[in-house]
Amino acid sequence: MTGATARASEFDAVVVGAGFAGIYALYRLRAMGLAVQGLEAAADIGGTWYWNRYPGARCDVESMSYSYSFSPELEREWVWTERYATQPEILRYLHHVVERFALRPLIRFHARLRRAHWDEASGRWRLITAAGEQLGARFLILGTGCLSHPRVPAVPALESFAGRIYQTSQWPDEPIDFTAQRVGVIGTGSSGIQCIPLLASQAAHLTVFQRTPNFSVPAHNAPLDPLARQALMDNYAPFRKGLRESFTSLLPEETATPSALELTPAERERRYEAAWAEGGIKLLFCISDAIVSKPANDTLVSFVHERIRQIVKDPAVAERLLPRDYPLGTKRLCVDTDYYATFNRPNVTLVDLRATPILGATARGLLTSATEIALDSLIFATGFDAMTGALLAIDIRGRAGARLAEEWRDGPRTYLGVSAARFPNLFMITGPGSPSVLSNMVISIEQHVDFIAELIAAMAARGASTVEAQAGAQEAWVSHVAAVGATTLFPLANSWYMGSNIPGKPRVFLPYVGGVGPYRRKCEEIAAAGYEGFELRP
Ligand code: NA7
Repeated sequence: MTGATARASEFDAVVVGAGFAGIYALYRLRAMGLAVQGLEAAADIGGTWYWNRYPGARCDVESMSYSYSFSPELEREWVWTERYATQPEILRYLHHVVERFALRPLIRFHARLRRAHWDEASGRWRLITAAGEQLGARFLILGTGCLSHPRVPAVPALESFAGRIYQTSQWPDEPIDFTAQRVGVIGTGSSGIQCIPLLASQAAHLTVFQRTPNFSVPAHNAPLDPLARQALMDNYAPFRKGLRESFTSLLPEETATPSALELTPAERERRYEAAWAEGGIKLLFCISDAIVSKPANDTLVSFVHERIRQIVKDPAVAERLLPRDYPLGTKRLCVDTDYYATFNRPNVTLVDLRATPILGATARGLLTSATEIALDSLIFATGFDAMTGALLAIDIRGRAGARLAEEWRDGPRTYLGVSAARFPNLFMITGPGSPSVLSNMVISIEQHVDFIAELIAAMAARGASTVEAQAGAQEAWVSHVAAVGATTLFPLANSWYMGSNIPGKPRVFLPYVGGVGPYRRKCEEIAAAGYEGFELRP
């Protein structure tokens, strides 16, 4: 490298990703005095909230819970406007954080990490980006996101389609006007369910291509009440503490929720009705056994079926929208605004792909086994290779050339979802085997980054140069994650939690469902015991 274009290439730590995880990791590691470099594939910061800018994109965790807690000043000065923040508002928040803490100069954009090989001789990671830039670092910290590796199914002859093609997870930066267009959406997960009502209100006609119906609950979104918001902002610390220590970290914990089966049908109905009226994911947590007891879950399923039948006027359409073959909550429960009611609009058609599958694209649109459907625009809302996709997209090799993709061939193997045996000084933020996608991501991200930072500090204190999971501790953790998962209903669904949305991906329950608070305590105990299960080498 020469003169003006020379950029430093050797660092104490490289942080990959500039979403919530990477941003906080940069902040925390820089504060420890480390020379730290961020790498971000996108043109700007934001991670999930950079890419997923489709109409209607919102967080399904309430805005007062979905923000950083590491800086009381930041907490005081940022004022959320709605119960559920929109993608633009969350992105503005992240920009504010990055500017406020002067983190931007630490981040290299358009820098997708392609290769990370551990060099035993120097005790450093050797990194290469897609553009061929080379870097070296003692620590490699992957904040690459749990839902960041998009998946678009192969539609035969898609290249022959003469209209426009969009993907919710790679949405263009400029507004798109669908007025007077015939629009098709493939996919009815959270992304589809959020954008469908808005597209329907704009397009001349919207065709929804549904393979599996999803359970969705009303958001009842609204502007935040200024007084209630201020009261909460004045008491952020205990509120945050409560969330961190709770089982889900998503909602303030109720002291004692009853088993659905202990309630009379009338009591259940009242409870479910109240949760539905309150809106959001409360419905899943208003009983104690929704996710562990099939008979209990069945009562929720019947309740939501009834609601869908009440909202959707055409009984045949309503029947097609009823999820029947998996328990509620075992595919991510969606939170919507007017999703089911959208199917009452005269300009919306629901195509059931189980009955009439897509055969392929034509110049005019999509051909199903029943008919050709003419479209001007086709939108894929088809999800992600969750939790492992972004990690395995990097060619990661650890000690003696051990390949992460090979080690994880039958499913991810981590210790606490943060470290992997044979991959020294490599840390995953909210990796597989941690609560991650079953939790409030910001809370889990802060916990992992703090854990990693404290571990790095402990290494310095002990004079250790490398740290990694011990193989035995890792195996025990992998078994524990699987055993806890097996006590739930999650394995009954074909979901991205199980890896089953990706052809050929091993069917393994990916997150840790033992509870956010209990997981945090476990991590604290491990740290207090001198990082039990980690191998620190001089
Ligand atoms: P999801 O939840 O994985 O949803 C993807 C949707 O796309 C789902 O309805 C899929 O049906 C459908 N899909 C996928 N492949 C196909 C094909 N080949 N044909 C038809 N339909 C298909 O992704 P989202 O982006 O909506 O949400 C992901 C998470 O991001 C969400 O949970 C939030 O946490 C944020 P399937 O169910 O597989 O039959």
